[in-house]
Amino acid sequence: MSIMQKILITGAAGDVGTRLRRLLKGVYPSIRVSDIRTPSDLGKDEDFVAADLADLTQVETIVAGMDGIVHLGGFSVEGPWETIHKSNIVGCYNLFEAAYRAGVKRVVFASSNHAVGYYRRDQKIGVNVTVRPDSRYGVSKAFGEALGALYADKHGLRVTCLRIGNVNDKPLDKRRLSIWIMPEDLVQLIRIGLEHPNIHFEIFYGASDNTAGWWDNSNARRFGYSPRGRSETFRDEAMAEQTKLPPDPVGDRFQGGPFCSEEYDADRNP
Ligand code: 15L
Repeated sequence: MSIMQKILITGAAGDVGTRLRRLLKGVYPSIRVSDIRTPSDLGKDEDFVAADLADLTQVETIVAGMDGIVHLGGFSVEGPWETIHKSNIVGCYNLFEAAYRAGVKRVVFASSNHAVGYYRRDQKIGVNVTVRPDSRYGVSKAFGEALGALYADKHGLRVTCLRIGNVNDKPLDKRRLSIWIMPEDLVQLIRIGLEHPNIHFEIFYGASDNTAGWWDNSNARRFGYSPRGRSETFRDEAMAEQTKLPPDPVGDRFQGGPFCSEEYDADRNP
C-alpha cells in the first residue's frame, strides 16, 4: 500500500467527518477539510475550505491538487426531494466530475446501508445484489455508487463505495447490533480505498465484525479488512435501549428500519 500525499475530506463538520478528522490526523501528510459550514471544533492547524457541493466552481476549488478524496458531504438522512437532489445528486455529480477534471486519483464515497434498506432482515446480502433503496436518501446513495462506477470504468478514477451501517462508539439498538461500525474499522476501510494497489471500483459494507450482521463483507476482507469491533460485546445495553423505542412492525422487517416505515403505504402494500 502506498500513502497518498494530499487528501480532501468533504462533510468535515458532520458527526462522521468530525471523528475522521481526528482519526486520520497524521496518517496522510496533508489533509484538507471542507463543508458548507465551519466545523465547531476546527483546529488552528486544519486546512479548512468552505464549499457548497451544489456549486461546481466551488467544488473545483476544493479538489484542486488533491490525490484522494473521502466524500462524506451531503444530506445524511431522508429529506425532501429538493434537498436530496441538491446535496446528494447534484453535489455528488459535481464531486466526481471535479475530481476527474482535476486528475484526482481516488475517491472513497460514503454510501449507505439505505441503498439496500428494503432487503429483509432474514436475508444475507453481498455487494452484488440489486439496489433496493428505502428512501430518496437511499436512492441518492445508489446514484453515487453508479456515478462512481461510471468514473472508474470510463475515466480510470479508482473508486471505493462504503455502504456504511451506523458509525458510533457502540451499537445503539437491536438494528444497530447488525450494522454497527466502530470508527477505527471505518478508518481501515477508507485506508484500503485510498491505498490498496488493486482498487478499480469496489463496494464494501461499512460494518464491524457483527455476529448479528446481515451483510457478506468478504469483498472487503479480500482486500485485507480485519474489523476489530464486535457488536455482541454491547448486546445487553443495545437491547435495553431497544425497549425504549416505539413499535415499528414495518421497519422491523427490513434492514433499513425506520427509513423503510417512513411514508410507507401499508394500504397499497399488503
Ligand atoms: C445513515 O445512512 C445515516 O447517515 C445515519 O445518520 C444513520 O441513520 C444510519 O444510516 C443508520 O442506518 O443507522
